[in-house]
Amino acid sequence: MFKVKNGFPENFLWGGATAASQVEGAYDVDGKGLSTSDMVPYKPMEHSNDNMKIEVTSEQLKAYLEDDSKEYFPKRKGVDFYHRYKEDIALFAEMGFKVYRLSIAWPRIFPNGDDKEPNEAGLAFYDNVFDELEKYGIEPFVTMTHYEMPINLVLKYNGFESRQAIDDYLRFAKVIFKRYKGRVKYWAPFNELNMMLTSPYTCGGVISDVSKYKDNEYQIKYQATHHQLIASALATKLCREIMPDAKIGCMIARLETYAATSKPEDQLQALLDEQLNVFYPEVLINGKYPNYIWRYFKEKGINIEMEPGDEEILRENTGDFIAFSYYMTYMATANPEPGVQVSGNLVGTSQNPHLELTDWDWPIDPIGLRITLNRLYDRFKVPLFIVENGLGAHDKVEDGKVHDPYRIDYLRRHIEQMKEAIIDGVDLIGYTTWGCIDLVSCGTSQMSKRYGFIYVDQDDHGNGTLERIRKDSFYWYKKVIQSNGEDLE
Ligand code: BGP
Repeated sequence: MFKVKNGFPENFLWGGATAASQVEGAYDVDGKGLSTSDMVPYKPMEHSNDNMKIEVTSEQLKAYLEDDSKEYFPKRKGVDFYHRYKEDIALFAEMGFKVYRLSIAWPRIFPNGDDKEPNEAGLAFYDNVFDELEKYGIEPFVTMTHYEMPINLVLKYNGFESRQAIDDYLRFAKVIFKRYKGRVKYWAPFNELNMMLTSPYTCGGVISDVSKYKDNEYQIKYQATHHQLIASALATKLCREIMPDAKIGCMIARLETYAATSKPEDQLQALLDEQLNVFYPEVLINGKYPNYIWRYFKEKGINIEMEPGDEEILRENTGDFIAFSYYMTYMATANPEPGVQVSGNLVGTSQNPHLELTDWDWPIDPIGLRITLNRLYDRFKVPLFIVENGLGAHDKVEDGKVHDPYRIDYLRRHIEQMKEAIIDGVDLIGYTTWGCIDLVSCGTSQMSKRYGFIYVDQDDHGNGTLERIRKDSFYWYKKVIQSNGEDLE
């Protein structure tokens, strides 16, 4: 019989998360090739009316490659985790991390994406990182690629728009599975697959203006999506063949959406938005394209090019869990003039008057996390893992200290709701806060948008000593982990 839990299970995986392209730096060291992230210049954005798109055009890419652009590319520098990983992991261990979510930089392993042999220096780097994690008993959670495709594959065949990307990705997958077998238990094939719909360049290395489908942006996004879905399913198959004990699941950006009013038209819009959001786990966990998507495809003129056998691949290789990022909730309205807009995680929304906003105008909604956990679990009935959540804020160093009560308050309120969801019966297995050490923002390439428990002395232009400083939230999170989520004061 089901027993109601009192709180976090004993083996709950507390920790933090980063991505290679936002922390490592060393973008051209030890044979690493250029990635899509290395080609995103500094573009500060803080408020709702800022243009949040991080698309790169073919002309821009050409200029960046020829170094003609006079731009600064913060992700190339990261926070130098590549050379400081020992110090950083020691700090994670000091907080008591049980798990650390990191990603492997694909072009560190295959610099051009299509090289005959992998780059040994790149593979050795992650061996060293895993050695260090093992030393402290920290479990790695690996996102196989987090927004950084080898740029050569973009130039060669426009990234995941092409089916060829699946083969190159799987070669990379096979190499890392074989190499890190027995060392990594939790895997996710891609980061935030559904972000293809807002940023095909970031998510799939797709440049829209050279796409063969350039007259229909929906076709571009869903064709590239189909290729990533097949690549995910085949990576899942490969993972199970090579490491039957490992767990592999999908990772999505959770865009929990409320109807703006009780008007049936708004409720319907919320339903339709939700259908598009859960389309990705529908395919990757339930194993098939859901019925509702075909009408949408027809209305948008989308005609997915599939190969015989694709449906079977999707049906037979579904994921073990859903990992997701959660930062905020969204609003759905059928009104063509939706009112005041606020910004958000790669996609904006209309403002919910009941929610406060962060320094970057992202709505803060801890109860939305409980709602989302229940909704996902009711629908998919697989374990859930929150692999990103946190507050991007301006921090100040005063007398060598960083007082960040706002971050503690944000995290405390979200953790309280996670506990409620567990009592509701949700199978939540872990929580890795985003940017556990300050890093370069994905959306804005700013350093000043800080999420960490650990402050990094570097400004938006790459100036600073890179010294690491423990913030007040560092000591707070340590207590949270020590008490298994009971001591949130
Ligand atoms: C997610 C990405 C992360 C990330 C986070 C916060 O979409 O997976 O890479 O950085 O959002 O976004 P930002 O860095 O733009 O604040």
